[in-house]
Amino acid sequence: QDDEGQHGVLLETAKPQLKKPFFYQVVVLNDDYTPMDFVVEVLEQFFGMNIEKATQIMLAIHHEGKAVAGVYPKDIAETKAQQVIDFARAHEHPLMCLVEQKS
Ligand code: TYC
Repeated sequence: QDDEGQHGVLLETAKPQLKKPFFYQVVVLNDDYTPMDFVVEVLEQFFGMNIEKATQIMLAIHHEGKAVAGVYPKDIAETKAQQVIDFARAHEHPLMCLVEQKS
């Protein structure tokens, strides 16, 4: 038991920066103004969801403040996040999303 605990501490201190470096979550945030059907369209168009899944995720964002729309390598996650923001701005909606390293 002591050995296991010590082992865990050693692993954590030796390799903190090697924890899942490859995948990033695109997190979509709630706001008070973007129409629900626009968010559903975004989730379908940029994250390949069907209408049922897109509606479910949109409602999760609406009720909980945010949700993960997809998980990708860093460059793809950042490109998708920027595309969503650009698309929302082109339609004059304040929809925001961000990229988080998966923990
Ligand atoms: N809260 C918005 C509304 O009531 C809908 C919404 C859902 C906005 C999800 C953004 O990411 C979002 N019209």
